[in-house]
Amino acid sequence: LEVEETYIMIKPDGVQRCLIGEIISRFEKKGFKLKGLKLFQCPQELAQEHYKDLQSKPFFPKLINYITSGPVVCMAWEGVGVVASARKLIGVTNPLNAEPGTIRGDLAVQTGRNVVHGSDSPENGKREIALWFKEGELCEWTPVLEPWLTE
Ligand code: DAT
Ligand code: MG
Repeated sequence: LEVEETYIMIKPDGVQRCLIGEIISRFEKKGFKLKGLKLFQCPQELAQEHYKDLQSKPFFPKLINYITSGPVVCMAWEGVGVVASARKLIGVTNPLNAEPGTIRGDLAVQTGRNVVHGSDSPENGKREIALWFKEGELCEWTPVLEPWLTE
């Protein structure tokens, strides 16, 4: 497994429901490295670009309304196998099928309010981080815990 980057986003329902700290904690405690973090009101065009693969779906307009309905928390996380690992922490798309212990399994009930996004491949991780963060918004740093998390 390689060092990868993933784009994680707390959706507007997660922000409104005061779950920011809870959700960030899960990634912090797992041992991934935070490289970027901001509260952000997403413009319509960015939401459409982010979800462009879904634009032919019947739920696309509702999805865009939802994502732009209030501020989101944008995060870039780095780590060995972080893309797949973050998807496991998040749980499957429909919270009713998401395992207890996952973010969606513990904190959400409907697909249309599933509180968090995670990139589905290392390529999309890079693409989405580039889409949501500007030059200078990401930090390169060495966490002191690194030798206690990786060999
Ligand atoms: P995920 O967010 O688990 O990667 P996805 O990429 O297939 O899932 O879809 C992106 C988002 O679109 C998802 O988090 C919620 C919404 N969505 C997906 N399938 C849906 C459906 N059948 N009905 C309503 N919303 C849906
Ligand atoms: Mg997806």
